[in-house]
Amino acid sequence: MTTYKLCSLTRNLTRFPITNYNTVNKSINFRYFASQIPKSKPSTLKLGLKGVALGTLLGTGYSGYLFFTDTSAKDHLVHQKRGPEYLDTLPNVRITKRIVNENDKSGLELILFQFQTCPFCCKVRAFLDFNGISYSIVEVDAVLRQDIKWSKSKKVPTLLAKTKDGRYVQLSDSSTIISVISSYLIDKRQDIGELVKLYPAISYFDDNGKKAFDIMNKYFLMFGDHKPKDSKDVMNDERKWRAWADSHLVHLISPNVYRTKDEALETFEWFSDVGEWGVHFPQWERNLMVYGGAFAMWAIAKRLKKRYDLDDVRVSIYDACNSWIDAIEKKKTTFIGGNEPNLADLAVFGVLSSMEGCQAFKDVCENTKIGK
Ligand SMILES: N[C@@H](CCC(=O)N[C@@H](CS)C(=O)NCC(=O)O)C(=O)O
Repeated sequence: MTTYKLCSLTRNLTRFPITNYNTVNKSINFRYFASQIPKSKPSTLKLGLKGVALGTLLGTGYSGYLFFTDTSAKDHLVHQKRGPEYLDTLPNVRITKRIVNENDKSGLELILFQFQTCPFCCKVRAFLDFNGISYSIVEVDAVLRQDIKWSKSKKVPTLLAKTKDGRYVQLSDSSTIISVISSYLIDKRQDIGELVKLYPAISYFDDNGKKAFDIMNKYFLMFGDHKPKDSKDVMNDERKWRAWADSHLVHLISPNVYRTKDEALETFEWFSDVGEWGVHFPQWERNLMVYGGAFAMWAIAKRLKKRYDLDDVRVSIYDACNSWIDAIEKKKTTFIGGNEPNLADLAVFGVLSSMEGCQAFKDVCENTKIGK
C-alpha cells in the first residue's frame, strides 16, 4: 500500500505541467522545477501544490480507512501467536465416564470434554482407544454447555492433560490433540505441557475478512531426536488424508444425518441413548437437547448443504467413501497406513463412526464398500 502510494505520487509529480521537463536534463528537482514555472502563472503552481497536498491528505485518509476496513492493510498483524492455556486446578465439572485400559503405560492423565457423537470427538476417541490410553469423559450438554463454561473456547473436543508440574494444559482441536499425543508417545519422557507449546494457534483473516486462529502445523508430529519410521512420502500421504477427513468428509456428516426432520429426530434419539443423556441430565434438559437439537440441526444442515454445494447429500458421502476405498485398493493394502492403520485411517474411522446409529450410516454401508 505504502509503496503504491509513493509510486502514484511520483507519477503525479512527473505528470505535472512539465512543459520544460525535457529541457531540464531529465534531472528533475523541485527547486529547479519551481524556477521553471513562468512568473505570469503563479496560480498554476499554487494550484498544483495544493493538489499535491490534497492528494497526500486524501491518500493518508484512505490508508487509514483501509487499515480499519481492508484486511490486506493489516498484514503485519496477521501472524499473531497464541500459546496454550494452563489451569492450576481442575474446573468444577462432573466426570461422566471413565475409560480404563488396564495395560495403559502412557503415563497420561486426560480428561476429554465431548459430545458423544460429535465427529471430531469420535476421531479423538478412536485414536485414544486404538492406542490403549485411559481417559475420563465429561459429556457436555450440547445446548447449554455449562461444563465447558470455564474454557475460552466453547468447542469440543477439548482435552485437559496433566503436566509434569501438576497443572493441566488445555488442548483444543481434534487433530492437534491427536498430533500432540502421538508426538508424546514417540518419547514418553517428554512433558506434554511443553509439547503443546510447539502447536501454537496463529491468527489469519478468513474469507469474510474476520480474524481467526488456526493451528497451522496440526497434522505434523514432533520427532525430536527420533528418526521417523516412515518415509517422507508416507507421512505426506497420511497428512493429506487426515486433512481430507477434516476438510471434506466431516462436512458431509451433518447434511446426511439431519437430512429430513425425521432423520434429525432419529439421530438425536440415538445421541441421547449413546451419550446417556437420560442419566446425565434432568429430563427437561434431555428433551430440550433432543427436540431443540434435532430442529436446530435440521435447519443448519440445510444451510450446510448449500454452503458446501451438495446436490444429493447421500451421493456426496458415497463418492467420498469410494474415493477413500479407491485409494486403499490402489495401494493393495488393508489400510491407508499399510498393514496397520495410521492416523488417517483412525481419523476416517472416527468421523464415520459418529453416524453409526443413523439411517445415513446404514445407507453408506449398503451402497459402498466402506463397511468392510
Ligand atoms: N476444528 C475443530 C472443530 C470442533 C467443532 O467444530 N466442534 C463442534 C462440535 S461437533 C463444536 O463444538 N461446535 C460448537 C461451536 O462451534 O461453538 C476440531 O477439529 O476439534
